[in-house]
Amino acid sequence: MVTPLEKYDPQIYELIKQENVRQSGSLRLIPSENYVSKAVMLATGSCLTNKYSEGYPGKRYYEGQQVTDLIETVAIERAKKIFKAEHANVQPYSGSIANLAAYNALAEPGDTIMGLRLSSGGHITHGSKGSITSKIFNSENYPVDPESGMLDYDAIETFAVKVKPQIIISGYTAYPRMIDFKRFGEIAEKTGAYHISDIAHIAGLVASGLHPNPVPYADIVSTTTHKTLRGPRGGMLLCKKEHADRVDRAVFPGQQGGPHMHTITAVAVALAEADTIEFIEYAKQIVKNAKRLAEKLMEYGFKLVSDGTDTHLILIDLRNKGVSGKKVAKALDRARIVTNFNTLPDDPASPMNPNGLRLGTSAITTRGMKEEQMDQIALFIHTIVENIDNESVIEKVNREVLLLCSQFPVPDHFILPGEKVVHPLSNAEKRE
Ligand code: DSN
Repeated sequence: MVTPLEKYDPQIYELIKQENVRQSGSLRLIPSENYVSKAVMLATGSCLTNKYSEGYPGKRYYEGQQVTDLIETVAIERAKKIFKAEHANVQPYSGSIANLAAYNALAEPGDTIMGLRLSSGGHITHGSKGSITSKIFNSENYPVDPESGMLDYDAIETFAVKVKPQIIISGYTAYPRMIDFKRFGEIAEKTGAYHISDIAHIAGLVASGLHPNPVPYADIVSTTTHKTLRGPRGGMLLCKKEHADRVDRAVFPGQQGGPHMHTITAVAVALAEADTIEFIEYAKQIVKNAKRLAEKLMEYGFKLVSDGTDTHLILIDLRNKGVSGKKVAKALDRARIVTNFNTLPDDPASPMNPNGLRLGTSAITTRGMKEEQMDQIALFIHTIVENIDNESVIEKVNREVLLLCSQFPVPDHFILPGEKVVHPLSNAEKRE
């Protein structure tokens, strides 16, 4: 960790250290999380955080843009290259802001947007009840098929014909299967709607060619930059040239002021990293790991929504285990396995205590874990669920997880100098 921070703010320094220890000493299975590279971390913490750059390269409202114009142009060109897009906007502060800007670019307040229901795996900003997106726009939601847990494209088409949306949203936050973006494009064309695709979760898989790319079939593609894509926390929009001006105006001045240039700088770095053979290998392993973890969990009698996965994401339906997602998530957390409880399609339970548990393999794959470790992790999860109230079993799994973490440290090029984390327990375990 940077020494001046320790000197000038020991309290925050200490807390960052604690978080660093937590992140390296736990199995981070939240599918939207990852570890960024040292290069991305350094760019995020660079002097670009000091600069205001309202506007776009060559058309700014503040002077001193000699460098920022170059950086943002590099980020845009890299995004266009890896996603094969005609236009990119790298300024959205987050995925939520990117989604709202995409809607504002193509619809007027009161128009209908049509996304997947939150409980079926849609995102809050796809028009769910608590979101501003359902207050600005009229929101209609389609479900997944409750039996198979899969998208039913014929039913989606019938629903779109009925509700006549201005915008159809594809792309999800808790859907484990491949998405047929071409079919969504056809449904949008047939119903006279725009098609917006949110690939926040799968962007790294799309960039690697492991999941179909919606760019040819969507008017706008929205994404975050930090999930499977493994960049800094941020958002991005990709679109056809014909929508470029509308998209850019919707972001600035439509919703944002000055872009976060330090984030854009780090996005540029992450996009270069994603354009490598190593990243494709990494993305392949993410999917292999998720498939193996899914298989093993099913062998232990876990029921998975859609009976498996095509991506990095797994959604467990815990109803046959007689224990809620929240209780399992809390017990797993005590054993250093970090997940999130999640609603299921047609879950009768409340979203605060649902029956689902969501897992993802992006972060553990960054640590170099492979199929063999997925077998171990499935056994850990099985053991915890079978011993949900037995603290001594949970403590035993906790120590085994720590040992596994010490065998798969966060790689050196993902840690800043001086940040080597030592876990007292893992050393003790190693000596046994
Ligand atoms: N909260 C993110 C996720 O975990 O999927 C999406 O915004």
